[in-house]
Amino acid sequence: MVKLLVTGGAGFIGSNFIRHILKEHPDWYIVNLDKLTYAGNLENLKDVEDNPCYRFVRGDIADRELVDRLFREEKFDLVANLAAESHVDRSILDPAPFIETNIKGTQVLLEAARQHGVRKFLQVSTDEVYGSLQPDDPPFTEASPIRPNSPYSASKAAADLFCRAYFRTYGVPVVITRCSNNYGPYQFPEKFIPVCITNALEGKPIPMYGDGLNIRDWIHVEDHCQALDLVLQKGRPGEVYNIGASNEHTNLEIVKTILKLMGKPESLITFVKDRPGHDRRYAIDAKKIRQELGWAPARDFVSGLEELIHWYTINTSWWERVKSGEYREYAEKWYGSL
Ligand code: NAD
Ligand code: TDX
Repeated sequence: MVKLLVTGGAGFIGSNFIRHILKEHPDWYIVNLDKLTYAGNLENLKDVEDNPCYRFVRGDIADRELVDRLFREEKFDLVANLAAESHVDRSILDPAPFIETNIKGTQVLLEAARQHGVRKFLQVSTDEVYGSLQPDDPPFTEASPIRPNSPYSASKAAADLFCRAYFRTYGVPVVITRCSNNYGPYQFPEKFIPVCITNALEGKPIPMYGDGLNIRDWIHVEDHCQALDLVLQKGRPGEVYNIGASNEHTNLEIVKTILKLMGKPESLITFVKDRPGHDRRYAIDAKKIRQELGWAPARDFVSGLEELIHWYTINTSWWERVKSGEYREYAEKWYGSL
């Protein structure tokens, strides 16, 4: 039996990834280590909590003793590190937790992998470590320079460099993936697409940073999870794999598409001051994972958005609860600062 440690499994991508693995590999055993920060929510995994192949452990990846004990107890074959502070705007308000979780937490996990031995350590990183592109630049490849611009992306870049060092120095079999912007069910409603959908459902203004012409490259979370599964099994240690669906849109295009699909007026779009250090454009060249591992995204963007709008429409209690909690205080502070 393959034993897999997933960190951050109660978050957006982590919960989708656990569901994917349990479905695709019914003979694997998963331990989900999650601190349950504001972004962690066990409701995201309600349908799998009784699965005998699944165990939840509440804890911090930066807690050396706990992590060491867990590795000793469980003897993991594979590790997928998805635990992170993940929101750029929060990193602008306060970078400190990003250093603690994203950098120190990753180093604690790498050290445990070094001490106890694993077959593969997957570090789930982001295209944001490459910095920002101009409109005519070619997309990021795995050889693009690392030029992070936000405290969030700086912390993810630092973690990637620790991964590289643990591979080169100690031979820990680390593989890094760098994916573009995800959308899909269970995404915390601080991120752009859930902000658009849930504010539109509530009839509230949708804050648009700057001129709304910043570009992101969108991928459905299930396509990302399929890629992570492949890399975990077949990715070569020491390598980086970009993941992206070549689906670039300006933020204005996204919000207009969503409002049209929902039958809501464009007058909800409200221009606000720009995010400081706002990256202009991300775009991913995913040739390597396509050619080497045979991965290809399967989801169509507009039908994916339609499905997602339906998901938020029928899961109002999920996002209303999330939005009425800690998020409210954060949103007042952040949007009030713009
Ligand atoms: P998320 O914020 O929805 O979830 C993060 C999870 O990590 C939460 O469950 C939280 O409780 C947990 N966590 C935070 N600190 C922890 C700690 N110290 N110890 C244990 N658990 C902790 O994030 P997400 O959007 O699902 O992102 C998952 C990963 O994917 C992150 O590493 C992120 O950098 C990366 N990524 C995200 C995107 C995206 O578009 N969302 C794109 C590329 C890469
Ligand atoms: O209210 C908003 N208004 C707005 O115009 C919000 C929340 C965002 N935006 C803009 C900023 C970005 O140009 O929308 C775009 C997307 O914003 P986010 O959802 O915050 O994503 P981004 O900053 O691109 O980072 C995301 O992609 C890479 C994830 O949050 C990261 O975890 C991931 O690594």
